[in-house]
Amino acid sequence: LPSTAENGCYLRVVDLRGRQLGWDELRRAVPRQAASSVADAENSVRGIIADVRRRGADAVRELAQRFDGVTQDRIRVPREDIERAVAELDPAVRRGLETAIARTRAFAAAQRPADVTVEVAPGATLRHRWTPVRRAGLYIPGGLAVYPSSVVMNVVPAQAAGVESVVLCSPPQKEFGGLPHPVILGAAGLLGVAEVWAVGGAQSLAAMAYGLTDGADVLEPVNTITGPGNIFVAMAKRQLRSVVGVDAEAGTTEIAVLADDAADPRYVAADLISQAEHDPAAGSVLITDSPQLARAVEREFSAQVPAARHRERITTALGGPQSGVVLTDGLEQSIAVADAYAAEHLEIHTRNPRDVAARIRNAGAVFVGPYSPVPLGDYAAGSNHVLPTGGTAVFQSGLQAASFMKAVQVVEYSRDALAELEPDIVALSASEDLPAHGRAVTIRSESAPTAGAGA
Ligand code: HSO
Ligand code: ZN
Repeated sequence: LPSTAENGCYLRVVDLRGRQLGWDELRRAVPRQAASSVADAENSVRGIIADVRRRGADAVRELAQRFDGVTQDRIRVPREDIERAVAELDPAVRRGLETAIARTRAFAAAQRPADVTVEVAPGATLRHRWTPVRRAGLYIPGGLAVYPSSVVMNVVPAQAAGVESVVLCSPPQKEFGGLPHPVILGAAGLLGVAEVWAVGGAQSLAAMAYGLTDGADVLEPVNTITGPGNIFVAMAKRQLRSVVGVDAEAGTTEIAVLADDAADPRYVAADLISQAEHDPAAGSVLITDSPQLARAVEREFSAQVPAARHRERITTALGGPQSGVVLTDGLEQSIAVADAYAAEHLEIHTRNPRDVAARIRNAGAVFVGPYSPVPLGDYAAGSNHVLPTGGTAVFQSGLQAASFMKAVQVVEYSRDALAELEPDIVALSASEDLPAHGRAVTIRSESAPTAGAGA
């Protein structure tokens, strides 16, 4: 296959054919975006969080002036504005959101982890009991990328988890009279979210973590915060992590397509283009053992990219170091590469795609076969589109009901079941020089139980 830039190909080529690479070498060989500059935001975010903690609504108003060019009267969005936004939703968009909500809700509800009870010995009962957090805070960015679909993807799993109370924050927009974007408000309203605050960026995460009072409006502190955002939001999550639960830092979106010579190059090209459309730094990676397919996908790019609305962004994304074609010796190596890349989204376009998909260990979401493109998952499949990026799918999962839940481990032993373990606990407590631990067990076996303090 000819090399890239000089001959007008969109994707650069990483040729792994004939090379036996270990896991670590594979991790380094796959196209990957450079580490983000989240750390650059450290000091400014520290200042913002401290300021919001100390001065509350005054600080939030000043930051809205500075960052959003907006003078705010009320910071909390009045209920009438949410209702109006619902009423004014474009009917086709409203239908789309309702479809997305219904499917995402069905899947999220079914994903709730089940409680388990185990009797490890007679009379020795353990339970793993899941509970939702009481209150969740969701952040939805404003600015260039306005994604009402992300409102659905964050709110639905929280509701499916059984979270009682949900607050949504989104930046005030100058062109909408200091309210968040109307489609975001409309989506929130459709989902039954009644508490929305027009606060953006790191200041909104600080407000949700510590709470905020603005006259009669009170933003109660939340237990868990989720939602995408820029480097300031990502840094705020890092700094607030010991105060509240937070979801993963959302990196730039990426798609990998694992394909053999049976794949349809039109579909493969369209799907790689679809995620490149998000951002000039988006990653689009084709993993294939078929140089013919790679060439056919390039031909498709030549036809499809110039016709795309965001062609400049797409061309930059496809041509960046985070994108490329990885040429492999065959299916086995393609699977190894896909696992090493650990894509946010992985499409499988091979013979027997379901069998191949079952062998993938690392991916945020896997899209199986020619009729499961990533945009289906972005909007309406029912799966969540908040997924681990940047190779973090090696150790993380996408957003789901469990992201808003935690488990309590419940222990219940009978007198006999405890007595059986007495020698073990006494020995271990002695070995740690904590004899009072052992005493709490022996005291129970020495005498018959008494009824209560007065008995
Ligand atoms: N592909 C994005 C989600 C999205 N796409 C929202 C369109 N709107 C990250 O998974
Ligand atoms: Zn997308």
